[in-house]
Amino acid sequence: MFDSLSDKFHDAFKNIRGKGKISEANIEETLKEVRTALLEADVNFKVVRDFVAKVKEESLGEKVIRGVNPGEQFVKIMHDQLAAIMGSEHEMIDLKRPPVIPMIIVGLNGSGKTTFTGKFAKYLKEKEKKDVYIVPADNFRPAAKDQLLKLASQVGVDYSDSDLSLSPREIALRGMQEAQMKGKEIALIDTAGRLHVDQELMAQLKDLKKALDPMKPEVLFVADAMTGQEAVNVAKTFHEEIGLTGVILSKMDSDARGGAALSIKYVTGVPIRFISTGEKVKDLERFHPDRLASRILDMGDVLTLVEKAQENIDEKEAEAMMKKMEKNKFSIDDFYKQMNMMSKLGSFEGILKMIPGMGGLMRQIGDLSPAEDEMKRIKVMIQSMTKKERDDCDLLKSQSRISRIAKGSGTDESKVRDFIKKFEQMRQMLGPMMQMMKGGGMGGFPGMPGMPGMGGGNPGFRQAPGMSGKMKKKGKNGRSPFGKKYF
Ligand SMILES: Nc1nc2c(ncn2[C@@H]2O[C@H](COP(=O)(O)OP(=O)(O)O)[C@@H](O)[C@H]2O)c(=O)[nH]1
Ligand SMILES: [Mg+2]
Repeated sequence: MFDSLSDKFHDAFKNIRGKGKISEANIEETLKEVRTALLEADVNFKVVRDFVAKVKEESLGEKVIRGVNPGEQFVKIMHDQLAAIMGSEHEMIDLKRPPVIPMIIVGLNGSGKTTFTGKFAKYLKEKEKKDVYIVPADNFRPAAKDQLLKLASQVGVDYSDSDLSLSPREIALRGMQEAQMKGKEIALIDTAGRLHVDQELMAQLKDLKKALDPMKPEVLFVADAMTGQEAVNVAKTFHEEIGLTGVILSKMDSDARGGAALSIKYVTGVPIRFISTGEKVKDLERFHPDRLASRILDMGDVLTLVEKAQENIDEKEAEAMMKKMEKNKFSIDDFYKQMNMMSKLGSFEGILKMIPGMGGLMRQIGDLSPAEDEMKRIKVMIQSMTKKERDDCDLLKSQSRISRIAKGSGTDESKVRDFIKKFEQMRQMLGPMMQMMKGGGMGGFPGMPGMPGMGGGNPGFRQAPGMSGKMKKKGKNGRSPFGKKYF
């Protein structure tokens, strides 16, 4: 997310890092670069102007000059101001009011409305335990209803079989009636878009919103983060015309530069509620301005990582594996399970970026997809092994087994041998390492499941996934998103 902006900030901070004192001169120099970086990221110029002024004011304040480490304090000021322009804290939609709550999803064509509707239905059902009803009200694009109903079935949410010959207003009103009769709590109404702001569309949406006004609808605008300031302008028009209650930033996984995320709340006053980070229905995160500010500044986002881990990793299983590692009983089958747990957290890149300081390192390493491909190849290899072989890798000394596995997984025998050798080496290392950890020698976490040896020593990482109960107690400040590096 926002790699180029992160890089430029990092370069800009070189002027200040390591300096004994922040002076007006080195602040000016740094802020000039910060300003350019923000403008190049397509951030609204008024936002840039106010942001830079605020950072300057804070940096030159007395507090900082007396500070121990000015460079790090400057990063902290940047962090807080970045978070502030994006809205400071996560603002959740009010879900506590009486049902049925209508939520109208609006935005331009292709911005991600329908995808978001599916994701949000899943989120509301699973995380908020709400009974959701989906109402397809896009009668502009013929395939839109099918697309949405497929998503509805995929996430297991009930839907209305809307009559698309009616007006969006009529469709929505009927949908709300059905939702009431069926005792639903929330109705998600997916509307049509256009390529650009269009008077006919605005009139239809206004009409729809007006009809639902007595039910106090949420109006959620889906903004394609890749379109930068254009998304901000469109949001502004939608807000002036129909009144928005929230913004969703979509396609945050793609190479969006940051302009939309950093300007939209400041320019429109409408809070960003969620970010969409992929094409799958699980790729939805609540929007936390402070966490995004941390990611932009390469401070990582350990809180989100921990949340993802808690959702996706079976703690009992992880603990059982740690015990096996200690006793040198870690099997290929355990390794396989670990790899699967890891992939539930996202791509290598996505995971590493959430760890403080890793963003910059990763940009030096470059492409991580070879590692990811290698992992996929290994998975296929393991899938070609029998349960017995997975549990006892001694069996894999047999030539006939190796050649069967190579054939089954479409790879060379040498690759299979190579994997078995590496697995055995890793297993031999794990036992002593776990013992050391228990003794507190390394003072940290041994690594994410499936990636032995990656962690160690990072304070922000102490409640990382897969950690055993014993270790958790040792961590002092596991919930600090920054670790000691910056503060
Ligand atoms: N990479 C990525 N693609 C997305 C995201 N959200 C939507 N898309 C894709 O964007 C395209 C348009 O999405 P759709 O929901 O149909 O947009 P709508 O016209 O506003 O309903 C589809 O190909 C989606 O798969 C996202 O968060 N990340
Ligand atoms: Mg759509």
